[in-house]
Amino acid sequence: KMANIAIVGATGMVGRTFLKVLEDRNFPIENLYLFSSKKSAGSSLEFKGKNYIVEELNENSFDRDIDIALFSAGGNVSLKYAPIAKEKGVIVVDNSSAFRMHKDIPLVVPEVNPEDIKNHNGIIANPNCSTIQAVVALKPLHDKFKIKRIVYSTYQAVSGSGVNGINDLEEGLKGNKNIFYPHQIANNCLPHIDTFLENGYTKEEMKMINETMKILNDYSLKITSTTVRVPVFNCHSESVNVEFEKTFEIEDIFKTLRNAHGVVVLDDPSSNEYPLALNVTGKDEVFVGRIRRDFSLDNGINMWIVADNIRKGAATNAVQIAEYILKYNLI
Ligand code: 11C
Repeated sequence: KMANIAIVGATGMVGRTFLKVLEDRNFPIENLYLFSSKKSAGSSLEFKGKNYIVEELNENSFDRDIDIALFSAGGNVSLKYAPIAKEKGVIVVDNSSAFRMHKDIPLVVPEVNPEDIKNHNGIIANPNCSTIQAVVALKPLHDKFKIKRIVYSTYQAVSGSGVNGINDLEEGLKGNKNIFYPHQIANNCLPHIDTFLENGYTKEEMKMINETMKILNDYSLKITSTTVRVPVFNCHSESVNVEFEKTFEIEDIFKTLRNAHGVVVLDDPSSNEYPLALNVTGKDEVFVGRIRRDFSLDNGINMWIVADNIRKGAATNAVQIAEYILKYNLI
């Protein structure tokens, strides 16, 4: 079955990556429509060797026969236009945080909770990048050993902030001042992603906590998080400490992760092998290494999880959701 696909925010970093991922995965597209803000409208983007003109998004954009719209143009655009698209029978896969925590909107990572896609009411939310890569590795472990508590510490790339983040790092490395981040990011680590909340956490930290519970459908999990922006262009890295209810041999953890869908285990200390941001760029899988027992607990482990935050953390995850929409015959 072929689908008519629209991309909202087509000229942005995630928007362009949607096109790449759709092409790489040979997604069956009949008609493709590209939308952007007024500023970028009129430009052209290539898909499978053909040029497409980007149109300005407006209230009539979804009057055409569109099956699935992939949105990545920020929360405000999603809040305004996703309901309009939905009203016209389009299934929206939304990359913003606007709808993620709504009770009747599924929040989906296809390796974890693909069945939730079937409960869509016209909108399916794509989780935050740092949450996606964590739960791909955690889900098979949760199924086998039952997670009690998670401690997330992240090392997040500047591409997570879009072009503004990339500019600040590029300029900072040349000795120029930052414009976007509150402090210089070059040669620095900022324990500050998104805005601060009254409880002392940042929004990014609370996203990781709340989204993990929703995707794993387990609100009894104890989770805490520290999210840090580091001077890396692409790929988020995460140190994840997990406490389980059940006992295990460390080999069981390796085996479970090696068999997990969408996970690649890279863990050979004798040859200095572990996942690295530089090597994971451009990949769709989640890479896990430094897997070892946490000797301070009865049933704990530490691991190091790296993924391409623009691909698996955004575009690839959304395209996988679209693939399931077709697989489940929802259009
Ligand atoms: C970052 N995780 O690295 C953020 C970017 O909720 O979709 C994605 C924000 C979101 O800055």
